[in-house]
Amino acid sequence: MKCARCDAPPVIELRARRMALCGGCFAAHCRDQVRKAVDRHQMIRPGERVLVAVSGGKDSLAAWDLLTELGHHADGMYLGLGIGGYSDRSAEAARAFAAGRGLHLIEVDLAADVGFSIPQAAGTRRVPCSACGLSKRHMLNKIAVERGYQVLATGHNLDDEAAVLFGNVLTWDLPYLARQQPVLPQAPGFARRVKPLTGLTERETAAYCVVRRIGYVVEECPMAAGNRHLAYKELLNTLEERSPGTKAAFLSGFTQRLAPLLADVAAGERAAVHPCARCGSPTIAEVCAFCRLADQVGRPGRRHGRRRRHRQRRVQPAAVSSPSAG
Ligand code: Q46
Ligand code: ZN
Repeated sequence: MKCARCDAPPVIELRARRMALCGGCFAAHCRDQVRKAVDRHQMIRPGERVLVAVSGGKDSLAAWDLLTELGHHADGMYLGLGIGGYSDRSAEAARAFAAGRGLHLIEVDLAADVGFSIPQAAGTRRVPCSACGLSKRHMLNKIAVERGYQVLATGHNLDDEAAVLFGNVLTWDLPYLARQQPVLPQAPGFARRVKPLTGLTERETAAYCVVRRIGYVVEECPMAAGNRHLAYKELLNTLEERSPGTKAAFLSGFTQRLAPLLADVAAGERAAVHPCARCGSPTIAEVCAFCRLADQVGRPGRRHGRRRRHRQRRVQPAAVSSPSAG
């Protein structure tokens, strides 16, 4: 077998694309995919400052590397979640990447800055990944807006997005479906949220890091156990194994055909956004979901709330969390 682009020995086979590529051509292929996504969805305009949400995992470091390689002004932000040694090693990987490339990394610590860590938030009625996703969305957007970044980029890959879509389809959750876009527009209080890696699979972002010699945290977050998106990923991988390209077709079919039909739902939610009475962050409730989470920390044992409470947590205008937007 030869590289489909240059005849060199291949390092990776891409079954869904029916080709194999050598290291150099594979890195170029990843850059092409990201460039196409950025251009097609107008993710980043000339001169805009980008803040990349960096977890220390393969996806976010690949996103930072790829955006920088494509010539964008991209800084990183690492949010310390306080998940023991896992957080320590993740921060180390983010710092090493930034230092090795002369890039600017902003570090924010949840416990130091807002008074609670994710393990502490796990005592509330939210499951850990839900509290974590909410905290990350809130803090990343807050820092991006405060520091003048127009764009907030995350490392969500094709597998993450297909799994979240699968979950939202199972429940036909229209507000979440309406928000599942590669780009959420810039608005008062919101940086533009972009997902430039949705054309690359998890396997591809890992291979990209190997080819580019990016050191990333391989271990899974110890709090990910039980996250239902992991089960959805397994299901989708089973389908992909039988029929390569299934995940990409599932996601692109939604993005191109169904998502535009939900534009009214998304616009309705955006129109209802106003500043949180407590912290000023955008929300469609009186007090934003993050402030309510902060209130709940320290009042454990209420995880099994009534349906009314479950509905209430949907009011934060953000997407469902996935356990591996690393
Ligand atoms: S860090 Fe947070 Fe993930 Fe850990 S607690 Fe869940 S969401 S799994 S990307
Ligand atoms: Zn608030």
